[in-house]
Amino acid sequence: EPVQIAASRARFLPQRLFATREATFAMLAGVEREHFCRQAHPDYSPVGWHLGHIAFTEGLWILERCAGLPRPAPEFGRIFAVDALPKAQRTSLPATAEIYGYVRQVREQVLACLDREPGLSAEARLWHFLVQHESQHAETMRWLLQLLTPTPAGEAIFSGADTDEMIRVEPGEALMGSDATEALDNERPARQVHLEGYWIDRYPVTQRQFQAFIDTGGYGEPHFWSASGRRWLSQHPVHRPLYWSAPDDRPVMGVSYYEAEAYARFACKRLPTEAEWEKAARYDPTRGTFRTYPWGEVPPEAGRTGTGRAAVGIHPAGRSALGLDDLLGNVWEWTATWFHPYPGFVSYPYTGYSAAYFDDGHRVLKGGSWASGPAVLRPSFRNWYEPAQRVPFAGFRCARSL
Ligand code: AVJ
Ligand code: FE
Repeated sequence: EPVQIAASRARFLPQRLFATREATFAMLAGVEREHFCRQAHPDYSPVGWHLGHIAFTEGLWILERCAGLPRPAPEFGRIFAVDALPKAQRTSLPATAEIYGYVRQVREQVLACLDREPGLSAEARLWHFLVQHESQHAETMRWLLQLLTPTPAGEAIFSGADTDEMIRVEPGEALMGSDATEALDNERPARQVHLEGYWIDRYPVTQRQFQAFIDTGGYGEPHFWSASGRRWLSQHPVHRPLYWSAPDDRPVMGVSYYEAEAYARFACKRLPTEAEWEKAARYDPTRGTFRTYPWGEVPPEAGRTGTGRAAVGIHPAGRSALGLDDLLGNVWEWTATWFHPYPGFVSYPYTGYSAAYFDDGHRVLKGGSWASGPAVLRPSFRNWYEPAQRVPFAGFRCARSL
């Protein structure tokens, strides 16, 4: 029924907008003032700053740049603009209630713009950017709250998945990127590339598997590490992932690119390229076509992804046509690919979003974690971090050439 489809598409964006904000507020409910203002990690801003920054960014793009309205509460702009204050100075924040007042005020004005046609359809791409901007900051906040209030490791969780299993992908075309409205600048334009055949792990590497690397003395065995990995390790002498809990069937989380790379070499494998990861997630070998999501065209929903770090293989509804599990919504996955623009890249909505990081210093992560939220969970989405960063909710899976 075309009318219904059109109507559901029109509801899609507002639903994303509301659901994302609801999740942000739910996560922050009950956070004490002290935690709201504290820098949990020297490289990161306080949680309360992230909240204000989400609202500021929304106001900047929708109210100022799109609707031509004056900046709401300019004194807040001097705190929450990305270039306003050094991170260490973001700890003296307005009263919590005032920040929430600001967040609600901006959203109210923004929703008034959303009601006004043709504003919505013309600027749909910008709205999607903002939803995903919020999702990404919310994931950072989730991690910062975890640092402030560490959760106990809990019991080991097993699913009995055969984590040695690899899936064979024949040589052929791969689709990368997306031209959909919600696709961010760095995903565009979509294109096909040719790939040689490869094997790829059905599941992300688990803590149980990684335990074997630790037990072999992997952290002390130079042969497993690249030259830059060895340099990193000598400056950051670590002995296990950042979020080690138990050698169970949950994926490893909180590793740098170098640790992922070292494990892969230990396992006589390598990290997949971004193209290999994305093909494994999207290619339907029966039809010779590419999907938007591993399971098809339906956006992420409960049952296909998890709400916390899950033992691998327990969400078969999220499986790709090639048979890979846990591609979206468990942990981010490091790939071997440097973060570079696709041919034909055009910056949007500002150079600082992606283009500032096309510097041969960032590797691409794929997939999205349990803390990412549905708005960013898609195989074409590209995240990026420096290889030395022990990205809190990031693990990896391995590959091997045919
Ligand atoms: C793409 C997740 C690395 O959070 O630093 C948020 C996303 N850019 N505001 C980040 C982002 C501007 C970015 N990451
Ligand atoms: Fe931001």
